[in-house]
Amino acid sequence: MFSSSDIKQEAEKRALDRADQEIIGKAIEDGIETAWERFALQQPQCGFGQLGVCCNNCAMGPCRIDPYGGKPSHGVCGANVDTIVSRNLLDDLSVGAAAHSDHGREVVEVLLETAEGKAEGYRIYDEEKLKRVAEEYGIGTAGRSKEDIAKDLALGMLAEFGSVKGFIQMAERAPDKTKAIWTEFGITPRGIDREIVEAMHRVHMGVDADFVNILLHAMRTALADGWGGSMIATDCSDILFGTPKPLTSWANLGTLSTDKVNVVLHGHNPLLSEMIVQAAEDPDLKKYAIEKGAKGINLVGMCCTGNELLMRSGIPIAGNILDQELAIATGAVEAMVVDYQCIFPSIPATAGCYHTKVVTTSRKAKIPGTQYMEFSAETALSTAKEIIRLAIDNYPNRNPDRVRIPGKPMKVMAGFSEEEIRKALGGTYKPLIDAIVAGQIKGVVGIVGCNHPRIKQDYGHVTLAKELIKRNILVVETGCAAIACGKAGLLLPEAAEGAGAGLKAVCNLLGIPPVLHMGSCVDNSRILVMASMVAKELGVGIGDLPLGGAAPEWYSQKALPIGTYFVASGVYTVLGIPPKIFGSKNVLNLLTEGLKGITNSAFAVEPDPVKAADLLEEEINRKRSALGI
Ligand code: XCC
Ligand code: SF4
Repeated sequence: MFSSSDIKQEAEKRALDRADQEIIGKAIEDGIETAWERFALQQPQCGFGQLGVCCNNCAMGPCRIDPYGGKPSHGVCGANVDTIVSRNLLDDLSVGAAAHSDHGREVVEVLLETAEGKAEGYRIYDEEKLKRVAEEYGIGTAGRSKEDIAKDLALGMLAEFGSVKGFIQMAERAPDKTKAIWTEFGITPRGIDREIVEAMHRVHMGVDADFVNILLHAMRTALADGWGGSMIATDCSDILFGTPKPLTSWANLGTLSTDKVNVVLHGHNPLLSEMIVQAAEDPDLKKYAIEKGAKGINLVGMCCTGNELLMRSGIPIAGNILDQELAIATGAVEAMVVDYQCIFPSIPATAGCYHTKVVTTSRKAKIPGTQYMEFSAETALSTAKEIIRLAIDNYPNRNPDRVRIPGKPMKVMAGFSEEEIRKALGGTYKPLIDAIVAGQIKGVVGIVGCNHPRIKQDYGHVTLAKELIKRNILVVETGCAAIACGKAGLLLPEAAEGAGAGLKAVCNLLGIPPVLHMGSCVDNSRILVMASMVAKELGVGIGDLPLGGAAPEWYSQKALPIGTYFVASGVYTVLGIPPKIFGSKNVLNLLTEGLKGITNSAFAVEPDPVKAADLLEEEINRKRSALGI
């Protein structure tokens, strides 16, 4: 497909990071098909689909509306373009909310099994956080064993999924002013599953046809994710595996080892991968790796499972979503172990070109052509050991002639949980508020989300982060955005050199990077908690704070509830990839303008990251003047 002189150019077009470019080149030389090739083969993509004007909800369809106002203007059932566009959005958003929240549920279930002594290898790690969260749930802690408390807490959290009590305890963490807005517009989430099921009900043919009503429910469903399912995932993972603390590690494909058994841990849920981290410490397995000719076992993370492991255990992170095929194309991966979400179904085919074994582990996410080793809490550590053994057994099959591991990994600092940021500031957000009032820091922007083959990998994240810190705006990150900035060297205290004078001084004083890695995508809940604490300290709502959000390269349905719970909580959010709503002017206007009158925030769509920085800075300035600072 490419002449060798074109390869370098093509690699530079696809990705920002040098290590990624090198392996993109190798993948092309090896004739490996990746998401970039498949994306090209899909062009041009369906214009109706992109505008959101195609409905395939029932068997009378598919129906599509003429986006230029001609005929057909209605589906067979009579749904108009506003109904179809808003309903498609609610549908996609609910899928994303379900993914985060079902992940959260599994963590709670393992917390329960741990409390009951049924989970192999787990323990209650962060007793202090357990007690703190239990108290929020009104669970007595004095004189009780941590197992008893954990059992009550797990049951209390499982109850959040249905709707027995009609509100979500964790959403009580929001400031009063923000909660009052939710009450006024009827979007206070009542239960996690409840909102998602109701969303599914509403998208059925002949139920909700009012786009305003549909979008309000989209906000409620998103809030149930952010302040419910995702927050539960974060807090329960902290209780089981520890609340992250600042640490240093490494990022990019150069974290793979030339002479150790490489195991890539990919997906979202830390339940099994944390056990694999434990298993890799097993002296017998270490010895076994040496017997097989390797120098040891090298675990690296990918996507959000990788972020979870990086944040808590300092496991190096090999890359973000578009790196999954590239990692295999290094020829150096003995096993890629996946749980769920963001796993390309193509990876067994990629692995088939090398010696890599792909191990699927979740009943919910089987992929043909992989080795399936079922994860369950009762046997987690034993399964983890078996997986490591399988990887070691595969080491002699590595063909050194086909291995290329790029350059040097980049050093990163991660582990900025809300608790640790507060601790670094001396226990309260007062110093941060003072710096914001003084104008040393103008505001804070969360850059989150994925990579998308339409945008040069990491370019959107890195360019936006650099622009913002230059303007004295502190950046907090999660997900693939954080990994992008890790590869680019922005997660280091030295990166403050690129920041404006005010932000640079604060970073130097505290010894922190100007871009803080706050975790995986469910850990956007940490950003919500931080915003909530700052707002409470000032006696305002989240919508009054000089904050912003951005998802420059998002692709996932999960990014929709994230963006929407940011906006519904009062955080103006800029998307770099247009959502599929441009077919309806009414839907577009409500989301980009109309919401301002409700939550004092809205969505914007801006593919150019420099212009996105302008928009975010403008919004931050607007909120600053409204606060009189
Ligand atoms: Fe997936 Fe979370 Fe997106 Fe990355 S950022 S591509 S969702 S791994 Ni969450
Ligand atoms: Fe067509 Fe209406 Fe069925 Fe959608 S729900 S496919 S618009 S008939």
